[in-house]
Amino acid sequence: MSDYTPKPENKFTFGLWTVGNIGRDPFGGPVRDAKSPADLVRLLGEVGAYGVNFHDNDLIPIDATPSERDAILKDFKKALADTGVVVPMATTNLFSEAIFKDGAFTSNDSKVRAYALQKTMNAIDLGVELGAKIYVFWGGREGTESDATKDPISAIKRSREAMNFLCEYALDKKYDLKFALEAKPNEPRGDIYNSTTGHMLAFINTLDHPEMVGVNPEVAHEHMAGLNFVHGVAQAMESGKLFHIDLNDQAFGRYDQDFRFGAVNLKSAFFLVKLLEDNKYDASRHFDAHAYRTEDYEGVKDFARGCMRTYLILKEKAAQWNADKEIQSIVAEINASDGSMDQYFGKYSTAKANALKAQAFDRNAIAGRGLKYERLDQLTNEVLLGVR
Ligand code: GCO
Ligand code: MN
Ligand code: MN
Repeated sequence: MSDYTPKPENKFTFGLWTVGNIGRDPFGGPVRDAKSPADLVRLLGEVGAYGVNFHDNDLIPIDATPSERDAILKDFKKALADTGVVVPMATTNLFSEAIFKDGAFTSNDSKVRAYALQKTMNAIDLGVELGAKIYVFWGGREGTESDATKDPISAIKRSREAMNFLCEYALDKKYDLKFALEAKPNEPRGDIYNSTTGHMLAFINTLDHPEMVGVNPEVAHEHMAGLNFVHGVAQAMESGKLFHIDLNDQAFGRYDQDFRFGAVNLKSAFFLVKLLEDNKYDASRHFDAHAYRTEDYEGVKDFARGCMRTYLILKEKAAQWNADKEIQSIVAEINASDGSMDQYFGKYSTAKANALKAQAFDRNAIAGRGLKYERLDQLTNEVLLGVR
C-alpha cells in the first residue's frame, strides 16, 4: 500500500468558497455554520492542503469597514503563517451582487462595466498582497437568457477591452501575475459567453498581451457541455496555456454539481491525472468542489481528503499503466511505423507533394489490421479495478 499523504509538491489547493460552502442550494438554506477565513485555512492545514484561493469577498465582505478589513487580514495572515498554507491564486466575485445581475465586463450599462473593472483592480491588489501569482477570471454572469437583450459581438469586444485594460494594469503595477480564464457553458446565466475552454483559447489570441493569459479549465464545466475534458486540457497544455485547473466531478447532463474529484467519472479522472503527470504539469491542482449537503465539518474534511487521495491514487495507477509490459507492448505496436512514409511528413515541398501523389496505397490491407483497442481498454479497466 502506497503513501497517499498530500505533499507540498502536489500543489493541492482549495478555495475559501469550497471548504467554506455552507450547503445552500436553490431549494434550501445553509446546513453548516459559516467559518471565518482563518478557520478555513486551519482546516486546510489540518487535511494537508498546500494552498488556499479566494474571491475578494470570500475574504473581505463587500461592506467591511477599513478596521474590519484590517482585523480579518491580520487573522488570515496569522493562520497562513501558523499552518504554512500559501495563496497561489485569487479571483474577483463578479456575480453575487445585484449590480452584476446582467453581467460585469459585458453589461450593457457602462457604470456596471466601470465598477467591475474597479472591483477587479482592488481584488488584484489584495490577491497580490497575499502572494497570488495566478488571477482567475470566471464570468459567471457574462451571458444572457435571451439574445434580444445583448449584442453578442459587443459582448466579446467588451470582454476583450476589459482583459486588455487589466493586463495593462498588472504590467503598470509591475505585478508578477498571470491571468487564467475559466469557461462555463451556463449557470447561473442561461448561456455564458466564451462557453468552453476552446472558445477561451481562441479569444486569448485576440488580446493585446496573449502571453499573460491562459486558461483555467474545470472538469464540471466541460462535462456540462457534454465535452471530453481530457481533450480540452490537452489542447490547452499543448499550446502552453494551462495556467491553472479546477478539479471536481459531475454527471453529464446535470446541473452544476461540484462533486468531489473522481466521485462520478473515475476513468476520465484517471486519464486526466495521467495527462497532467505524464506532461509534468506543475501549477496548482485546485479542487473547485464542495462537500455534499448532508455533511458536517468532519464530512467537509472527508471531502477535501478524498479529493487529494483520489488524485494520488490515480497518479499511482498512471505510473502502473506506464510500467505495465502488456499495455506498453500494445502501445508500442499501435504506434509502430516501418519508416516507409517518413519521406512524406514534416515541412512541405512541391517534390514531396508530387511524390506522395504518386504513392500507391493498399487501402484494404491497411484497414484490415485489428488495433487491439478492446484489449488495451480492458487492461486499463483492470489497472483501475485493482486486479493487475
Ligand atoms: C462555478 C465556478 C467558480 C469559479 C470561481 C473562481 O461554477 O461557480 O467554477 O467556482 O471557479 O469563481 O473564479
Ligand atoms: Mn464550477
Ligand atoms: Mn471553477
